[in-house]
Amino acid sequence: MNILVLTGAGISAESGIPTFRDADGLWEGHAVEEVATPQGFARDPDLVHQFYTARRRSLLSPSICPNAAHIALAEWEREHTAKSVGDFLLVTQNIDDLHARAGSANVLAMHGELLKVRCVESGKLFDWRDDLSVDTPHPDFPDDESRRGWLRPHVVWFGEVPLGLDQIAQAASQADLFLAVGTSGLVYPAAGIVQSTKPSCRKIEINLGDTPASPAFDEHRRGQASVEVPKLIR
Ligand code: BV8
Repeated sequence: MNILVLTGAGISAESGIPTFRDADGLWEGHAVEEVATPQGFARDPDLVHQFYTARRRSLLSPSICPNAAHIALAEWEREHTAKSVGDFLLVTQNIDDLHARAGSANVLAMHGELLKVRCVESGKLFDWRDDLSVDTPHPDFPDDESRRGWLRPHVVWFGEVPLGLDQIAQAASQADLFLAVGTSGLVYPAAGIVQSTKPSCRKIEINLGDTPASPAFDEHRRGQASVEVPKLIR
């Protein structure tokens, strides 16, 4: 049996990371769709760097840790893989590292990762846990003033193509069980993954309430992810 899981901001809400809908999609009065865009970065790189630096600092604070939902998904993957009865892929829209910290091994972060930065010239990735600004020296050219500001967050902004779409499409077409946890079903192409599963695929949505994607699912489990995910897989 092939399993595909898609998670959104709602799975990290109980770990203390605010969802996009919580703040009505606003950060310090700026619409996320404005800040999280290449245009926003070109227009005001300092503001965008501040947005991600604030989130990176918060993610790295000791109070933020995986919750029971992240842990249950990691256990489920281990059990499934041990029985080697099929594939298991966890696709997340989140840019936090909570799935990895919970022990999930096969995670596809389709919107990138907050703890990675990318050279805008070469595309080279760097693990990054510090602040980032237009004045940050390039790790490969620390003394080259002309290369300061060449790093950007390795996240997929609105209008940019998400990562791993071919792998996701392949997994969706083969999935026998598709589970969506804590996603509002508003952001595409993530919200469209459910539509590319085969008719016989069992489709389950875990959320606090209904979403625009709900009609596409066969089963709707309403409640906190930290309660509903362990219940589902045990
Ligand atoms: C693309 C990284 C082309 C950055 C993110 C006009 C112009 C340009 C594009 C578009 C346009 N109109 C539409 C689009 C497409 C656009 C889009 O969908 N816009 C929306 C707003 C309409 N999409 C894109 O631009 C994408 N790229 O289209 O490129 C293309 C595509 C394919 C092939 C070729 C070309 C790129 C989208 C990625 C943007 N980057 N993140 C960052 O994080 O800063 S998206 C960002 O918002 C998050 O990553 C997340 O994915 C999304 C928010 O969604 P959710 O995760 O669902 O979170 P949300 O807060 O919305 O909902 C939380 C849910 O959890 C709620 O339902 C709530 O009830 C539930 N919940 C809360 N607590 C709990 C819970 N459930 C259970 N338990 C709880 N405790």
